[in-house]
Amino acid sequence: MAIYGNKISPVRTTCVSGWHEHKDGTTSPMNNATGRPLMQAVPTTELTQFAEDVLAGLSTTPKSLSSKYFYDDEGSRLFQEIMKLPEYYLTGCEFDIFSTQTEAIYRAFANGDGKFDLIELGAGDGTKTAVLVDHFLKAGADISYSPIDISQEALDALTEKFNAEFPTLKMSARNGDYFQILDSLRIGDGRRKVLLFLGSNIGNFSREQSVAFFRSLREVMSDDDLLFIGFDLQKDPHVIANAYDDAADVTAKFNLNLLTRINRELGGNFNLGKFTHYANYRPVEGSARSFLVSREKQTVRIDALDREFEFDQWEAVFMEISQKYSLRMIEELASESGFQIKQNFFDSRNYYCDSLWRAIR
Ligand code: AVJ
Repeated sequence: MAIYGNKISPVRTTCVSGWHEHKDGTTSPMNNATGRPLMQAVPTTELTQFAEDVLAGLSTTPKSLSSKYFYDDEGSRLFQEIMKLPEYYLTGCEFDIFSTQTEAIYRAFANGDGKFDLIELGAGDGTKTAVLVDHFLKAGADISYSPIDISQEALDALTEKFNAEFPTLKMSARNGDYFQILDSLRIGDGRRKVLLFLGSNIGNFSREQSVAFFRSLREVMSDDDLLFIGFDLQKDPHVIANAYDDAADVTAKFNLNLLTRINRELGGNFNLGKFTHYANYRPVEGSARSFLVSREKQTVRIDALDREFEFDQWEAVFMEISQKYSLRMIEELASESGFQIKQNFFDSRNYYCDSLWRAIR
């Protein structure tokens, strides 16, 4: 049972190795979903970092909350539901690319000898990657697969699935902060590494964050290694707007769930009925944004922060950015981060691009 201190520091003492305590005193790992964003704190500071970020976000104008906290158990479940929505085209596009261009992807990864190690950042349940792995193994490739995720629960499910489906595959699932893990992978064994960062997770990062992230990947990569990234492309603005404002209101629930998480983990008293989900897409910048808007003037208390927050009527809290890319933007990101595009793969509608990058020496 969480005990809410008056300040931020007491929260730290309630954090048991970063696992969230349930009301019955048991603990469970942070859950997440396939294709979740990855810029997470390391587990041991998760709760404190969460409290600090909520405090910072609600203390500034305009107010904001970070989308990286969407993925608790319920948030992960809701994201799985989002991926099945008719409006949410992204998952289907990447699946289309992986299922129809498997051989071309294999040739690009294999670089002649068919020997490489796949490392997936934020693997989630690995459903899409299984399509590739299946093909690579049937083609006689000498590969290993290392899914990395902050959620042990997701990794356990993935490992079970892959062990059953691919009994001969060399696998080493790793839980935790992937920058540390990447560092340990730096020790060159001479085998080519192919890093996977799929699902347009990069869309949650600002341009500056994206470049910083890719540069830090570049630093642990050898010259022969590759980076494969999923980018959602700019397209008919109506299609994009609908993807973040679905008819069944699952995306609204997904956003509002963060208020529930604050209520539960930080002793907040948000009344979800007093907020409404609003999403928009700006075609000039290529950015979809989502907000929770206060329906009335209200005060919300958060015990763990020992603070109350005022919301004006119709005041908006910025929740998430989902960037959509042009090919020029992808090229610029690559060159600014020390990479060169080796090959781009598109779905049949040109909605989405899986871009394969090679490090510039
Ligand atoms: C997991 C970051 C790719 O931005 O499209 C889905 C999350 N948010 N619907 C996205 C999300 C609202 C998703 N990513």
